[in-house]
Amino acid sequence: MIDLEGSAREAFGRGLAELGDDEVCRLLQDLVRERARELPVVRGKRRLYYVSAEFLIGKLLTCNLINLGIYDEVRSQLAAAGHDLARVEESEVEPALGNGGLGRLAACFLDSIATLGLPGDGVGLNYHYGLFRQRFSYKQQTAVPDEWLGCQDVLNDEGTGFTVRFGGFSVTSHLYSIDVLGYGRGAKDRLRLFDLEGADDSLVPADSIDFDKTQVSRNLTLFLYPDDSDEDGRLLRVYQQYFMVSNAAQLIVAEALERGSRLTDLDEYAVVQINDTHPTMVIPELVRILVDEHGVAFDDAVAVVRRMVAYTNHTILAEALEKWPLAYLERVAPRVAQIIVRLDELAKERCSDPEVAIIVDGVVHMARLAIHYGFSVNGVAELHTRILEQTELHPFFELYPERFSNKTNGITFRRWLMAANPDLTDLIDRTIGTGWHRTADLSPLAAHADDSGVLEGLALAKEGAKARMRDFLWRRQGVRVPEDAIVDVQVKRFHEYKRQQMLALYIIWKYLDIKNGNRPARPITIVFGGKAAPAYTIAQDVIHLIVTLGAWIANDPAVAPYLQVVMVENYDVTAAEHLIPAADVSEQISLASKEASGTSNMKFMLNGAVTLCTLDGANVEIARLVGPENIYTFGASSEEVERLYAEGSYDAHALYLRPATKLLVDFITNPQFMATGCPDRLRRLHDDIAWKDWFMALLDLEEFIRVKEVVYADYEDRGAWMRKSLANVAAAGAFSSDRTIRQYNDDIWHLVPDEE
Ligand code: 6GP
Repeated sequence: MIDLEGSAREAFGRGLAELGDDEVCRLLQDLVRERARELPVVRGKRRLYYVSAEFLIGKLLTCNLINLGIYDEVRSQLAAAGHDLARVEESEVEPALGNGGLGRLAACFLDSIATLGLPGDGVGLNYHYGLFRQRFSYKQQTAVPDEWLGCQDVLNDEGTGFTVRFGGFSVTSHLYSIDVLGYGRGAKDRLRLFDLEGADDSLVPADSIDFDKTQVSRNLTLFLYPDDSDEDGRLLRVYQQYFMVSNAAQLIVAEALERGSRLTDLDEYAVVQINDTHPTMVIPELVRILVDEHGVAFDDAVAVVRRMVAYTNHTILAEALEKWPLAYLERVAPRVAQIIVRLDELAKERCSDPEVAIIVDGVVHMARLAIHYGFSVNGVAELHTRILEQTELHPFFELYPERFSNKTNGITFRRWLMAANPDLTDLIDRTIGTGWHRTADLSPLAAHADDSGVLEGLALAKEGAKARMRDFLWRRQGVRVPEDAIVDVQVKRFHEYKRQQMLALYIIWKYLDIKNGNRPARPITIVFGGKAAPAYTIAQDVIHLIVTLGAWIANDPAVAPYLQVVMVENYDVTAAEHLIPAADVSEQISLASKEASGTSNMKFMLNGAVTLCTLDGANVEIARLVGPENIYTFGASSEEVERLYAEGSYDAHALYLRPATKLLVDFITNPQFMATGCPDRLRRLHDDIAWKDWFMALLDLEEFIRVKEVVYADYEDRGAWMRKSLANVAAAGAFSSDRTIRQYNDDIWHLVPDEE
């Protein structure tokens, strides 16, 4: 039984009602930590190590209460003492351990792995300052350190660490962990985070992420993805990756030995899932440890490692497929470089096709290393996997067809519905019962398509979520959103292929249309959120355009009542939890073939937003599941796009010269508008779109504008819209990460669930 009143008196000498929100937060964190500490670790001879550069875990309190099964009880005890759990959670600081889709996916996966009772831990690094905290100044993104450590202690000290030897020097690691509680399970898994002993925070200035990248033995775990636009930065990334995988490999071997492995059977004790290519060096590092430290024969070591490593690909963008000069690896980890050279020779003996060579002209292709020396390669949505098999990784697919499979991404419903959207959760519970909490089966909702009570309940839940979003935006950045606005959201990293610039061009169109006297039926609020890599100039320019447009429109009294553009500062998991439940329209408008899957698309759908999308990534599967009447699709197909690239026949400038398009693009350099922003940025972006438009925003723009107008008009038929919304929620069960993890386990990991 929980006695918060008693705990409050014991800890603070005051009653629960007299505590501040931050004190209640600490009280609950202690309660959760104590309960978690008592839980045993999930048992299993064969264990999964999910190695990832990122784990974007978000705040933990609410989800942990849900998973411990004490959420309702805590919420009502707090309410009785005048506290609101959502407010209490505001004092919790979000760990800065990830940045985008791949990192959030890893966090959803950990939740599902624990929920299914599988013996598996996440393994990564404990970044002191995360990627960066985004601030806007002069309508531009600036990056400052994301100080999250020290705000509270979510980390358990595991009291151990390893020595990691680099070329010429060595460092020591220290292992921390965060307990991962499965939903309603009596055992836990862990997120295990290695930190650098002696990491020196004083290298980091207060207001910038510019630090001395050469001080490797002091800076290794300060930042996620340090700027790699110069050589010191690229070398630092390699040092970081090797630090991560050397620790992971040492941990894996030590734990397997403890459980009785003879090492030639290591694959019976461990399976390693590598999340994109960042952890690829775990392969040669495991080989090194087995050969050099345990006397296993080289061929035997390679054979056993090959049976235990599986690789997930998260992108087909060439610039994201990592390649490192062999010279870097030789400097960072000479023995590992030597092993890679040998592995490359062996691979070349098997197949001489240069397209599958690991080392080409002195450059190491990390994905190729992972495919040759792993037993599994998977894409993250059906279309993405097909593109890998047929195009991007085709020569590998020919060599090893049996290694390839698709695992469409998923999201944890505990966080993205039960914690983030209590009103919708209550409605679903009242309508179809609570079985879905375990099964994620929401399909019985479909039978209520004509039930006006349910449709009204759905509309009310959306109103509730919008009220929470308005409150959040007001408190976080002083923005007021009109109560009756349609909320249209695009949140994700800023990248040209995701085409935030295309939505910005639509906004210009709408602005001009309103200026021409065509008032929308209700206010439209378009919300953006996301960070751009500090070295990615055009993406920064797009952010600048959006912030400048937002201010321009807000200052125009003829348009401001009907159109609002909000750029959320420092988009993070907490912001997502407030925006996604409130959205009416989900913008998934990447250039077809470029978005591997997307996962916000699934979160929006689960929360009853209707998707406006290209047929890319998992959108294709969403469209199939909900049917054409419950989704809006537009744009060139992935085949058309691939053909245009192959032929080199895309002519951005010809499209730009169409008068209707030129009007919109040229607005960016309209002198009055430009004077409110940074002319250099706006001019560069304008010219980029008008002459290059590498991700073909102009190709789909006209159709995008047409379809957006249909979406807004359809929204006014409230009954029909709520039916679409319900159909989306009802079909979302397919995107539970529990389903995804079951597939990984059935096809790749073969772990035995720990029966309670
Ligand atoms: C992302 C993909 O862009 C996104 O489509 C996918 O849903 C997500 O991974 C999870 O699979 N990729 C990354 O975040 C990344 O950094 C190297 O790729």
